[in-house]
Amino acid sequence: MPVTLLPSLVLLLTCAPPAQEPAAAVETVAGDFGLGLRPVGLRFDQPLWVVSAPDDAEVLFVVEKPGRVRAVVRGELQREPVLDLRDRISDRSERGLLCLVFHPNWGRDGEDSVFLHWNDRSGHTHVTRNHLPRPEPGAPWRATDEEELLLFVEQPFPNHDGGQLAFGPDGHLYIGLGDGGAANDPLAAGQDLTTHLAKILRIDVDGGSPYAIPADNPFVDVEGARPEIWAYGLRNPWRFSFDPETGDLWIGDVGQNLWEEVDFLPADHGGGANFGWRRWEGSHPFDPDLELGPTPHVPPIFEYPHGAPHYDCSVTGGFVYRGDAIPELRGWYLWADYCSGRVGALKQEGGQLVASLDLTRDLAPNTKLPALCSFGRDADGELYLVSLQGPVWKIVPEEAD
Ligand SMILES: [Ca+2]
Repeated sequence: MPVTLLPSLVLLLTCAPPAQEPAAAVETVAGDFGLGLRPVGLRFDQPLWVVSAPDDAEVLFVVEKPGRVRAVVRGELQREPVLDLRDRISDRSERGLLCLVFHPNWGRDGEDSVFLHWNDRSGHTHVTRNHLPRPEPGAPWRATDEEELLLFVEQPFPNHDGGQLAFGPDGHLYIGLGDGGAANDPLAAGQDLTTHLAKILRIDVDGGSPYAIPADNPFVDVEGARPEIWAYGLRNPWRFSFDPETGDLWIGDVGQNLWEEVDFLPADHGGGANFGWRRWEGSHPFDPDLELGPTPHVPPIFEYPHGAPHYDCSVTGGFVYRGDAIPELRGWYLWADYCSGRVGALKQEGGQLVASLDLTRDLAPNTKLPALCSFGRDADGELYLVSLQGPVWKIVPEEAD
């Protein structure tokens, strides 16, 4: 290429509209942080989630899809379940007991609330407030029978139920719901603000009964819009999390048949983000004729295709690592693919992706990691990987695994 052409090429690249282009800009290369995987307890019955007691990383709670919560206390699996909803839950397809989070004030001033996201026998979504008090020394962890329904959402199909719960840095509860299921968003729920489906909701669990709508939720003044909506245009936000250091929000949003995506919202975004589904699948047009909601499309910070060479098919969103055991991993966001067993790490600066690593070989040099359905984070900020086939692993420095 003649040197004289370069300035115009640079100008062309600089002027190109950035809206749909950033996702593929950074090449993914093999990374090596010297990581290992240490199994937690025995195998579980379709584990979907792991979280520790808010003040004790040695007390882990594993959520099993069919409806139990199991405790692993200082490496020992507690015989009796913490909670057993098996006779009230449908776990067909993607349904089940999907998440458990602790109230941010849990353990202080008598606060013992935990929050659950699950599907009833008819498949409909329940978000409930339950209670898990700290047991007397030596006694087992056991939830009480008290339960309050916060949110009920009818589910038209057995998949894309979302399932994530997370408390934000603002103390509000964020709730993930998929587009209702089947395929191709048949209800066009993604861009429809009159339904809770295909959204991340935001509620104040202490300001009212059963909850209050935060006054600064983005669509409280929009006629017909559900006031709980915080973000929309999500197909199935299968795991999202807040960076505990910055308050930034990271979302893994499962794609249709072509593109898996990771979305990013800076802490100061202010809500109302439109992640594009089903007008867009990742940064690619899916239904170009569909009218967008009232806010512009926020394209993914990272996306990857189905098919060769990795045969990825479904993203599992993770966490930004902020623990102490693996200093080099600090500030990296981890994600996985359910089908290929790949684990990746992303780093952003100013909302732009600046590095993308493949950590699969680092974590598991000799085996394929099966059915990676979730990450978890404990009270020390250390991360876990969950396989729906039974194992739960802590991510540790290599020499410690
Ligand atoms: Ca999207």
